[in-house]
Amino acid sequence: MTLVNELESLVPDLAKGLDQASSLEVLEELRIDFLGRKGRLAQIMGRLPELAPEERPVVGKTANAVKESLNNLFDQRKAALEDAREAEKLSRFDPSMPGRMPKVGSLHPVTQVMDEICQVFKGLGYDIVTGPEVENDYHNFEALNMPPEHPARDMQDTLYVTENILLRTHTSPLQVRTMKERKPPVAAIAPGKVYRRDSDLTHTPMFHQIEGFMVDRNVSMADLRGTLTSFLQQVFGKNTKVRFRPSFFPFTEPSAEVDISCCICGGEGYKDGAPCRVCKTTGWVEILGCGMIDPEVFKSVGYDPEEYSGFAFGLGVERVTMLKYGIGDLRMFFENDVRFLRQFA
Ligand code: 2NL
Repeated sequence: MTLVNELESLVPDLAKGLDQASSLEVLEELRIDFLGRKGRLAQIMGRLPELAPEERPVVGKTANAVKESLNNLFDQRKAALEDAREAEKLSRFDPSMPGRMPKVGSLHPVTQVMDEICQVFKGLGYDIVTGPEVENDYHNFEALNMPPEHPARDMQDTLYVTENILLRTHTSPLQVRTMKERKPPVAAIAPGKVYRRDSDLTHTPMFHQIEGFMVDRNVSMADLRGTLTSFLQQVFGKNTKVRFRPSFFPFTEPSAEVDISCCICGGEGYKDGAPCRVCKTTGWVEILGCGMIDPEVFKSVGYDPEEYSGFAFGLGVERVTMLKYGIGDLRMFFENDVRFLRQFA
């Protein structure tokens, strides 16, 4: 058998093999057998030196033609097998099946209440200010009428970074910064995270606070009362009753704590015949602290206490959120159990 015959017989041999090839994997084995570096075609070509020089061009030409035929046969069979594989996949795909719903997240209840409170004060003409959580002693204590050794500094256990640098224990330093930057009239609220060395059932080392203040000529306690009553009725409902009790803060004088009629039992003290677990039957819940800004604070920020007066207030957002939704356990806010969070979507 001549080399030309041998070469030409490769084509029907391959055609037969391809007919029986049932998968792309078998096809690849055949390709290596016929066209690989040590395959049948290569082996025949390796015998070319045995021929007389004048015979070689004829055999070479045949080899090229055979190689092209082999490649064509492979390509055709490969396309057919790939089509079959695709068709088989599609036959298992049911386009009438319902899709899987994507899971959509929602804002944390504390974030929602914080946003809501900010919106209410925006409506009352307040600016919203933000600033650093790592503060210095001056902005967190000194400027707020709490000099070193002031007993009020013990009221909150502070997380210190260095002797002079700390995690803010309230958002008041933001208000100090705002007053230093602006001239009255000024009204702003300062929402944000605050930190205290405190951790038990009802305290977390980080929580959220919103403080607000307003300063102008002739701002009075009546303005404070009207502003906070409007705010509380917008957040807790227009029938909410508001009462002020005398209190003390180092940065306000006079100072007051504010209670609202219990939003769970409507101020009745009992709900569905049982003692209300939110107000403990008193009908009232404490919601915030406030007062007229102390003249000492005005001196720190460069306002003339003879010319200006103002009020300030502060509230804990987790507490407001618990009262608003009747949540009994502070830990709910930090566990991030989706069964809890989903209820606020
Ligand atoms: C509370 C009480 C309060 C303030 C915060 C304040 C800030 C400046 C000046 C004067 Cl810069 N006062 N803030 C005043 C009274 C009460 O918060 O119980 N917060 C949770």
